[in-house]
Amino acid sequence: MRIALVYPPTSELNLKGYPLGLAYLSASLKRRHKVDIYNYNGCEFRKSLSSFFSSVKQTKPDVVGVSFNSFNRWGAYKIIKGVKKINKDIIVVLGGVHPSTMYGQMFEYFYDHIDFIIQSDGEEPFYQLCNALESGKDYKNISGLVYKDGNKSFKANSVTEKVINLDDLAMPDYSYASRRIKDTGFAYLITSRGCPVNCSFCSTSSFWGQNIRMNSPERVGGGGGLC
Ligand code: B12
Ligand code: SF4
Repeated sequence: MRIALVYPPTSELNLKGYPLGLAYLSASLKRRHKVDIYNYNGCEFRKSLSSFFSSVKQTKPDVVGVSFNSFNRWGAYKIIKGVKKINKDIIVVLGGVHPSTMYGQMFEYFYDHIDFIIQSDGEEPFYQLCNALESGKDYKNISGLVYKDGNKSFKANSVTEKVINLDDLAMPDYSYASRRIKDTGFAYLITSRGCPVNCSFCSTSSFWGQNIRMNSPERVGGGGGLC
């Protein structure tokens, strides 16, 4: 399948960063699928949206995966509303902290515009979903999947399969950010997921789990590349 992964722009924060979630998802999906990445973090709002919609028209993806947090949700909403206007058969999947936590609201607002939401770690569930859609197999048991169940209702599977050992994940695919890495002279990496504390204002424990999973020192420092 051809999958477009997009990180929507925000009109409020102008960080020229690149989200690591896309790099991890891409590495996982590329085991079987073709992936195009569109990172609009720190890019001009309107231009980014029109550039994305032109690319969708041109490249005709089977699936659009929208990755967002609360601060770039307005850009995400524009994208969500636009994709099925281009082609109603494109499957729209949401993931990241905001839709994962607010999946009820997402289905309430965008029932006709979205197909699936994946909660928490996305690598394996998204890969399994794309494989199932491609081969016409059942997807209803995928861990953390939220899917439509007819007549404006939906079902949310519990997150039953987390990545226990982060070293098992494919090395993140930073290819989409190589230009920014060269220009800025630095690169991001992340070496753990979760937190044993549970501060009321923070989503980390509810999203990743109230425990901590870490990469090994060998994976972080010994890979000869970015972890
Ligand atoms: C690193 C980081 C930063 C870095 C960003 C560097 C970069 N690479 O761009 C810096 C320090 C710059 C930063 C800034 C900010 N951050 Co910050 N940041 C983080 C942090 C610690 C890790 C993010 C990360 O890289 N995760 C690793 C990747 C692999 O995970 P992921 O992106 O979530 O993706 C996974 C899943 O979500 C899922 N997934 C993601 N997208 C999709 C899409 C689909 C279709 C599917 C199926 C699945 C899926 O699969 C991925 C792989 O498992 C998180 C907290 C945390 N531990 O998660 C906060 C966090 C994301 N940040 C947060 C905030 C608020 C901000 C700021 C707004 C702070 C501020 N007021 O300025 C700014 C925003 C700047 C911006 N425009 O991006 C909040 C967001 C909360 C919310 N509800 O939106 C978080 C969650 C912290 C918190 N717990 O409150 N941040
Ligand atoms: S719950 Fe969030 S804010 Fe509190 S210690 Fe953990 S990561 Fe930090």
